[in-house]
Amino acid sequence: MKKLLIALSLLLAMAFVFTSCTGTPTTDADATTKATTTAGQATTQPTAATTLEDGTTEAPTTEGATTEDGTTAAGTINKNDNNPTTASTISTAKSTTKPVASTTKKPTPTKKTITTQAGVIYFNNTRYRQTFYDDFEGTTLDRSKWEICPEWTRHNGNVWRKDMVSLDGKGNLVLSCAKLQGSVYKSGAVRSRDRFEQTYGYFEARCELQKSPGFWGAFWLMPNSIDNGVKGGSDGTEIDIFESAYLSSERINHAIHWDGYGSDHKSIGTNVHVPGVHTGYHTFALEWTKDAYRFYVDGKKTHEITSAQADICEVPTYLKLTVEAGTWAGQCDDSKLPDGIKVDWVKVYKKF
Ligand SMILES: [Ca+2]
Ligand SMILES: [Ca+2]
Repeated sequence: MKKLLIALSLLLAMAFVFTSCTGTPTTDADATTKATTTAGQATTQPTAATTLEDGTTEAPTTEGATTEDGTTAAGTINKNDNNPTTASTISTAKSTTKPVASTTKKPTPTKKTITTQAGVIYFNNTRYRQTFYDDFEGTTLDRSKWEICPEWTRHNGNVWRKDMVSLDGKGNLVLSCAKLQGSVYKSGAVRSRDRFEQTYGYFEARCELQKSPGFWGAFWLMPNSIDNGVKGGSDGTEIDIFESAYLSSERINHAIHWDGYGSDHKSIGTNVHVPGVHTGYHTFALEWTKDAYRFYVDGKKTHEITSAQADICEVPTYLKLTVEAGTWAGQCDDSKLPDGIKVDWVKVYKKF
């Protein structure tokens, strides 16, 4: 009997141990911890989604996805070492508000990766990738993209002054113009020299023009040198995408200048009628290829200069946004000052 009782006690003890092992709650606790960690990584390290031209986002490009030209998507975006303002930077900044978990999406088809890649446009049957962008948000000019032009004496003794350059906090660069003293007027100017320079491409700026006579706004490209009488314009050309010097007749000037500004100076240009151009915002653009300069206002081609008319510039240029005062634009009217132009954004693209 004693042996039987001992055997029963052993059986009861073994049953208790078995029940304790199978009822442990630590498995659930571990699962909860792992799930929380995964979600935390997804929140703090979202995969960059591709921002489309219309501002919406697409599923993120698969790391190393191959495009039609054989390069990887990531490498294509980042290979422009000269420009810190790459499309990928813009895409990443915008995508943080709407992260898309890469692990829940199927890989994007190769063709779609190209057509929806951030900053890619098709223009005149050419594929362009964005290389420069500034929308002038905030209240401080981005000095990594722009330099305020030196305080030079300009046309008719008028001057550029640094206090004529500001951001209005509403998304615009403001280049002002005002009276300095006597018959001298001052105005603002910026340039991307030593920050962003490019040969060929599509250049675009959205601007609201000045409304007072005696001044003109301009979006133009400048090389680092324009040699006198050497190699025509191929070694350096000033390219005036627009100059708003015709307030009363609502005309816009497009022009190029080369071989210096002395006796060898040469120039081709024209002015075109653009009704309402001094009212509201308008987009001014240039497509610069090896064969031609093509000028556009609000998406409509307004002028073209071909290689048959002038040697096309073959060297890099930097961007300039300026307001000038001078008799070319008529007499200043002090009662309409201060005035100036607003620039909503600047975008530049390069063929690839
Ligand atoms: Ca803007
Ligand atoms: Ca030359």
